[in-house]
Amino acid sequence: MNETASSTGNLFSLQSHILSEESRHPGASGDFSWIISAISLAGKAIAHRVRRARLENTLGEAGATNVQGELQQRMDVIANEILMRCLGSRASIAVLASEEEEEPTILRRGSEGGKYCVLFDPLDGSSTLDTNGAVGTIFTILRNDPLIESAERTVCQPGRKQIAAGYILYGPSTAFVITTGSGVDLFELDPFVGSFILVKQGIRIPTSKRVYSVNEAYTASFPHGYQEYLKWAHANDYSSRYIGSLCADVHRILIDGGVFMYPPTLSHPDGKLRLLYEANPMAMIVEQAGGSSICGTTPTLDVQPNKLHQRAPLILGSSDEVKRVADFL
Ligand code: P6P
Repeated sequence: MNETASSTGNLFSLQSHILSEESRHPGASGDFSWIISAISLAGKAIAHRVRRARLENTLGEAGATNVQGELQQRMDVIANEILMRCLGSRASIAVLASEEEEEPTILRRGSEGGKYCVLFDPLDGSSTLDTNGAVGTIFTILRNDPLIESAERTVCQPGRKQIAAGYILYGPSTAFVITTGSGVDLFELDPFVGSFILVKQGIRIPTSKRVYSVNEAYTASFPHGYQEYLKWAHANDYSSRYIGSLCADVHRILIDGGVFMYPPTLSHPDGKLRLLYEANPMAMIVEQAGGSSICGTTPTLDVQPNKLHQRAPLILGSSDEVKRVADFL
């Protein structure tokens, strides 16, 4: 049941919520809490820059392409720098990896206290910023394996091994959604207090909802099963919602239900979304909220990554709706 925290009258900030969670784990060093605190700080700073981007003339292209061969937006670079600066100072981080950087950044070895790896997409959907669209920061936290020399191999862990995942959605409000493996909690930034305030604990996705979310412009190049599913949905009173910004589309599904998919297409035969820092964090959140997530017919969290920036086809959302799509594949 979606318990609304404010109904209890208590006021919890993200910081106090993390500390209370930490106190439930005797012997916790607090290192993990510091990382979430750094992401929270970065989220507030990015939110401020996103909302002023038009005024500060920081919209538009940065004039370079990122490792994905996509045109980098100036705000991508700004958000990436903010996250690097906030996380770089945290002593427990071994590796940072970003969609905007070809190689992972090694901060410190296991023997120097590097316990965690943090991966992120600093500003997903940034191309919609020019038209005031919602964008988001997606993050995931993995344990560092000090025995593995290669940073890329260290972060190539199946999604089931994530110890935390979340996103910050910069929309009409700034929402911070996080799971540490025991449910999904929603915080909203109160700009006057300067804190993310807990508003919903234990979010549960409705098990079914007649809404699908896909870019139907590519239908002709979808595998046959997806095409058959869409024909079925059209004939069964489904409606379509697609924002084209992953955090916004997933957030709608987290709150209202439905199914999101980014199938293989001619231009992206493995799908467009990246497995490690887009599909996996979203899949953990959705599964923790009672939904499901698959890549083709394999649970997303069981896919074994081989490359930092590898892509994966993604279907996630209400458990009944994901199963309906899977039955057509
Ligand atoms: P398309 C944004 O560029 C993004 O990476 C995701 O946020 C979004 O889900 C997807 O691409 C949209 O892709 O091909 O529909 O424009």
